[in-house]
Amino acid sequence: MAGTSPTLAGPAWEYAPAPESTAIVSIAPSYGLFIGGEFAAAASGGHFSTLNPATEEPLAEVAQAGGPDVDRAVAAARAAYDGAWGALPGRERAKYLYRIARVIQERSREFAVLESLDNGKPIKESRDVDVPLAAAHFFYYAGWADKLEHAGFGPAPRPVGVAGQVIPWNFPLLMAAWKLAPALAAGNTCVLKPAETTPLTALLLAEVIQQAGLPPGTVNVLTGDGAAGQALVAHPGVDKIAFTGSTEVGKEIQRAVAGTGKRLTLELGGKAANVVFDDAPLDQAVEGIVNGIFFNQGHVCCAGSRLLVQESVADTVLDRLKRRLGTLRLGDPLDKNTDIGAINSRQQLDKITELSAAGEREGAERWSPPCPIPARGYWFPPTVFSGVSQSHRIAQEEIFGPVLSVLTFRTPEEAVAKANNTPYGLSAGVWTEKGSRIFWMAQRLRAGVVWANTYNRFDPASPFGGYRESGFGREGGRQGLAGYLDA
Ligand code: TAP
Repeated sequence: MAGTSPTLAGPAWEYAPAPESTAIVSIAPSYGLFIGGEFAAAASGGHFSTLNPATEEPLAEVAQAGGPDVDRAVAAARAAYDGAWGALPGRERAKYLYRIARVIQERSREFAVLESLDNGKPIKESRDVDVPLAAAHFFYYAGWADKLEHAGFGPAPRPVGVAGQVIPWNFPLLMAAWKLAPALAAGNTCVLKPAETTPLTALLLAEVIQQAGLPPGTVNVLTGDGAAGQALVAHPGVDKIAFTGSTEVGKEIQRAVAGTGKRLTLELGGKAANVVFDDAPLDQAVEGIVNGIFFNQGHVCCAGSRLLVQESVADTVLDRLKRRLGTLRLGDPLDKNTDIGAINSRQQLDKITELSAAGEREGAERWSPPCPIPARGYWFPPTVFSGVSQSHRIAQEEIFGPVLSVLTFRTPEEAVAKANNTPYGLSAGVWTEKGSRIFWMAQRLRAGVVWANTYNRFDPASPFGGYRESGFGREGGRQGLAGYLDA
């Protein structure tokens, strides 16, 4: 792990540190709420600190939105909907979305560094995945804004109105883009509530929205805790709620919205199976397993957290996987060599630690590569559990961390039965060289997305979402417009 890596040919060698400079980012000591096109303190004057999870040092003070702020933000969004934004034809809305996309590209390094500071994810991921995909979402939906009558929702679809959008901490900028881009393309106005531990890139995006000149109130950003999200969900002036987060909170929101006539989409948790058959290209599959569960420290709703490997190749796959994990580097998220960054919060670290301890207690075999852990910050080494049975908590519950549970199967039927033995249904992976088997599996796996011989691939044109306890509604693609349009 960090520091030295054994090579096949010779002695251990060192990576030179390659830290990304933070000079491009200027973090203000404190941030207000973004309401009606202006940044302003919360009515109560309340605020909280956002930390760098890699150092536990505070980055900034951020306003804590309360009920009166939600009232003001919803009123601003309504005024923009009834006024300047609502009056724009699609081709004019598209120009604003293109502008946002281009400014995100222009300021991409700033976004990437800020995201890694606030979230703890490796800079190579924020730089190469989060930020480019966020820009791509705005570009993609800009293209739909003047073509909504051809999107398959009737000849003259109308926006829903004011959208209240609540997002989690694992992809803070990207989730904001997933929410805002389709909503704005369809002509809605938005009130966005980022997660408490990762507000900074949403606030930078608010600045970009100001820079792009959107009519005041079209997008409002309310920072704060779960209570702020709850107040937004409950607000009678909101027409649609879009939520991404845990299944537990999703259920609470569904209860709160029931009977109100508000539209609702929920993108919730997952416990995906990544299924490796004995005819799969195994080295490629090992890369897919690593990407499936250790990308973004496993803080990924669609993470391939259950490896189902065919019994005849299980030992080979596990050996190669362990060898590969020995080359991953854990440490400073801003170092361009880092593969595994910090866990986003103490609370999440405690949850991962608790579930991993349960895995050991229940009899699974725990393994991690030798891995020095930095003295400060929140860290968890890449961890593999073998000998996992289906009843174990680590096979059933979403860990949302760098922890892989390995199970085996003998026949394709058994693989399907085990893969579907979960209350979730967000994603799955299949590794085999037989095209017919890929289709056979994809027809039977109860998951919103099935990747074949790859994993964690995202494209704004491709719809994403779940079944069962993973929620309902789709984000991305033409389908991602459905939640924001009335036919
Ligand atoms: P949650 O604890 O559910 O939080 C999500 C958001 O909801 C945060 O902004 C949170 O605010 C807010 N919130 C908390 N309680 C609320 C309430 N009662 N009413 C309204 N809003 C409330 O999830 P998380 O831990 O941040 O994120 C991890 C979860 O998100 C995982 O289960 C993961 O699978 C899921 N996720 C799903 C997807 C998709 S696309 N399906 C994508 C990413 C993540 P605070 O931050 O202040 O608590």
